[in-house]
Amino acid sequence: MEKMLREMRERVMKNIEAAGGTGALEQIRVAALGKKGELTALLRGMGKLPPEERPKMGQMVNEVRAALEAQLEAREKLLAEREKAARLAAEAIDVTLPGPERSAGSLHPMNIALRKMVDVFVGMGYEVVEGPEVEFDHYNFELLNIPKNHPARDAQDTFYVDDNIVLRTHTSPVQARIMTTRKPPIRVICPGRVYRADEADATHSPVFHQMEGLVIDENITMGDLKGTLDEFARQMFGEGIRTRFRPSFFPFTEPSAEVDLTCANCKGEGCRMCKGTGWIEVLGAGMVNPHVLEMCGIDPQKYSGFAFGMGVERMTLLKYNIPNLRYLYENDLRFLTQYR
Ligand code: 2NL
Repeated sequence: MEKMLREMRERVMKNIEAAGGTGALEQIRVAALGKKGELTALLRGMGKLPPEERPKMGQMVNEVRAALEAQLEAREKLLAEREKAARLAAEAIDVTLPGPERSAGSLHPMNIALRKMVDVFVGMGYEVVEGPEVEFDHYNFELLNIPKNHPARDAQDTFYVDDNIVLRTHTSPVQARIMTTRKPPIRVICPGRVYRADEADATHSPVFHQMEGLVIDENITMGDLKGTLDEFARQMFGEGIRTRFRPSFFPFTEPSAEVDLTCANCKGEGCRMCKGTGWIEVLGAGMVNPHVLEMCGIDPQKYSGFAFGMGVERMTLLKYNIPNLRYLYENDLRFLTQYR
């Protein structure tokens, strides 16, 4: 029995040393020292020994148990440390690596163009003013010298909310409000959404955007208007750009002008974009009609002013050479994210 015990101790010690993981080590422990293990079986075999040999044998079994337990514990500690190190190595995260890239998004080309338009006028000392999109007939038409029965009021062009209220057809009512509430000098631009009952096509939409400007002070002349729009055109489209004023008519300005720019595409040579003329019509302008000044409570004997209006969509199409309004409205990100 002593020999069996020695042989077992030897063999289990070797197995402990050879165990590659804590799982295998636990199996060895159960097989050797567990309740149904080898050592327990040996201990039971002691019953067959002569009584005088039993104490010595019991002591030997206890020594073997203690030795194996100590060895198991030492090996367990080593293997557990190794396994922990391996786990940590596998879980390691390099916190200095760049994270997943997040799209910052991009501005809509209309907003890029509008920001540029606003920047140019802010640089010349203008203030940005906004107003309601649902507007009284009084500000949208009456104060702008567009009387009842004027064709511009036609229900075919204007969205009527009721007899006195419309969706504004231009941003002029914002300026009319300014004139009725402030004293000159006035120097404002009014960007915003406007509404016309148009059929949608390549150049029309029932909802679109305008930016108008208004300057009122003593001794404001057509020369001031021309210098202002020249400077705007150059900053917006480039130094080589020239303007051309053609006589026109608006109820709210007198005299009135359509303003053309030299075609940026062909530098005035004549091409398809400008239909061979070398010029592109971009905005309307004029000297504020004295009757409008008077209706808004500004003395036309003392003050004069100019005003202009332009389409934000049209400016955007021109600036980026985009052929159709649909590109601006269809929200195809492959198109929209090209612009900076
Ligand atoms: C165009 C033409 C224009 C104005 C807008 C204006 C406003 C007031 C008084 C006088 Cl309160 N005028 N605005 C003047 C001339 C032309 O717009 O083609 N817009 C897209």
